[in-house]
Amino acid sequence: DDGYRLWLKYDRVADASRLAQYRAAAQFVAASGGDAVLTTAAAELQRGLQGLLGQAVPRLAAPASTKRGILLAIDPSANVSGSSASRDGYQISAQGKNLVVKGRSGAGVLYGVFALLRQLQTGQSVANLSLTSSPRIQYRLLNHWDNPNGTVERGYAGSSIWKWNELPQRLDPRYTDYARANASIGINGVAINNVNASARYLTAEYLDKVKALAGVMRPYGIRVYLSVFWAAPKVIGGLKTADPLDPQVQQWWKAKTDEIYRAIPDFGGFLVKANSEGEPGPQDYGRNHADGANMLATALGTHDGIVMWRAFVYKAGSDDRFKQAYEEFKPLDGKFSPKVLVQVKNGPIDFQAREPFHPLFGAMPQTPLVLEVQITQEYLGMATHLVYLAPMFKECLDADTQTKGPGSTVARVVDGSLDQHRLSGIAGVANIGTDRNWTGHPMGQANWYAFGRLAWDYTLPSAAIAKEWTQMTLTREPKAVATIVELMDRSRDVYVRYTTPLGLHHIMGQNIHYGPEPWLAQAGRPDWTAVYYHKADSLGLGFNRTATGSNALALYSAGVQQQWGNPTTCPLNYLLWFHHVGWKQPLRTGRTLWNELVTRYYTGADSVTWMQQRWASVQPAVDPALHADVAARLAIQRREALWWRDACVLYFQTFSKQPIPAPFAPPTRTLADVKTLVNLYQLK
Ligand code: BDP
Repeated sequence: DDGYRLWLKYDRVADASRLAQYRAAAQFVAASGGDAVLTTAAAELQRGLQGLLGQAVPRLAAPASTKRGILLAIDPSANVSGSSASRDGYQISAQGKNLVVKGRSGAGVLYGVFALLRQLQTGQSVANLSLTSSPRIQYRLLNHWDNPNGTVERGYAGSSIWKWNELPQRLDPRYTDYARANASIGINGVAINNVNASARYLTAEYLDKVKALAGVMRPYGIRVYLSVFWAAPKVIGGLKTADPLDPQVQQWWKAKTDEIYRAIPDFGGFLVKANSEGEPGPQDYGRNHADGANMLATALGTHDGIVMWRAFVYKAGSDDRFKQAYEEFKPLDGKFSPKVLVQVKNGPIDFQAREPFHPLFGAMPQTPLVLEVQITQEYLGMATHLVYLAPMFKECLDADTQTKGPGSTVARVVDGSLDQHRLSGIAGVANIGTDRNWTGHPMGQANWYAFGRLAWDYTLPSAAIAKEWTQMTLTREPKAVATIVELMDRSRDVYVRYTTPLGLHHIMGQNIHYGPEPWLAQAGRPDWTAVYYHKADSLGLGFNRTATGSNALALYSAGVQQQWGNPTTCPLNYLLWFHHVGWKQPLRTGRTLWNELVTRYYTGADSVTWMQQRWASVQPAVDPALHADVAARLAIQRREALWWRDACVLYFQTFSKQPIPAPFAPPTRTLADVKTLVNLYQLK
């Protein structure tokens, strides 16, 4: 199994009684009307049934009176669950001898079809089936950080899947499979290019290519978005300025937007990284983010598109990078036009293995906020370490901002229910590329899958998502499924333990963001070093962000401040995010900080051995090539977990001056030995 088919394998059902039930229930597919997405839904259902049932199932224009079958219908008043007014909801029910899949739109039917196929793929009964669902979040996007030259920023699964040199004439079949995979998990938008954007995408030549891609996505209910380079009016428009208040600039964007919509009538809109990490933006002209975003919203005019303006900014204005996005954006709450959403990363720094939720969640009630998470594992072991990310996404979604009392979760900020927003969105930075199995690490597919499932319904438990993915992708053998699900569900905590336990953050290898480099003290900016964040000294470890330190804690609601501000009530997972803790300070575990730190590094690294053993035990139930691939990656992961462990305990030991506590054996190598390893990886 080369992994190309992802979770849409549609292999024939092995259980004979289930197979008989499905065959009896699905003797035809009926769908009337020419809606393009409905047509996709019918074709996908036929394809799925053909594989799962091992026999072709005909499509009819109307139900056959003598047979049992599946009816697909668009019904704008379909009874989808939830109060959501979404057009994407679906209802599956038994009507007479038939099963009916209704959607409020073609896309709703398509999502219903994938839900029905999922029932079959996971071996559920379809007798008296009754399912209703609608997404909690309206805009569910993948963000590709793909460049025109085919490279992918922070991509670890080969090159970009978009072949710009071939477009628009040749449409790689992979585009369609990509669209199918996304639609199967409810993703309805893709921003196709890097947020560090090239202006080239807005040229007529490229728009022709983008139009061709949009044509592939459309029958799957997916809209295309573009990341824009702020200075495009200068670079490709020949203007002298990109000032958002300049009438010529405004006119340029208006004309460009109209041009895009002439080519792509369902174009989704713009994603913008401005005045961040050297990218140009409205501040270059003394304007602010709202001036910039609103200008683009005005250019969109009556077109049905949105602006997603990123809040990932950290101009060195204050003593703590943690606070900088908040300082720039919070004062702009209420100043954005109705077509603008502000896109905020899950945490305040940058996709670390564990971050507290971003303080902007709950702090901008007048602005719809898009949650941005990273599916590609930039700081989480790239395509080498097995880290299932659903628990991390959920940790953020479930976090309680307490800004409107208990229950003001990030999820409710994002889905718009807390502040009654009409628009809501979530974005995941894609982890896919041209590798045959799409994600490099075979288990990375689960992170793409889980992102889509949580974007649709963030209340789904991570283990439930892991289970359905495993059943569809790896094996249906119950014991193996349970083992794999347990391994997946614990993997992120394991990764945190051997890399950044207790709230350590940003101590990874410079630029590459791989491997440990806690000693990094010199970089392009102080907040790109490691010492800036861990603040190890002879007294202790951690960043004091309380009132006696940077006071970043003050950006959170009173309830959160109260819990996190006190080192004895602060969750241990966030401890060093907010407190400088003495090496000998006893923690609630009964160990001192130093002993707890060492314990976590050692047990974390040992847990990788546990993961290896668990994985070895499922060998008979999993495809041999795939099993061997994951086993080999786990072996590297074990080696690198020891690298992280030794680097960090030996380095922090130079400050703590404490021995490695029993029962752990001190590393057999020196700090100098370990320091040379990072150079190998960075090819210095
Ligand atoms: C960081 C990445 C960098 C991205 C940046 C961003 O290291 O490559 O350009 O985020 O999100 O995580 O803009």
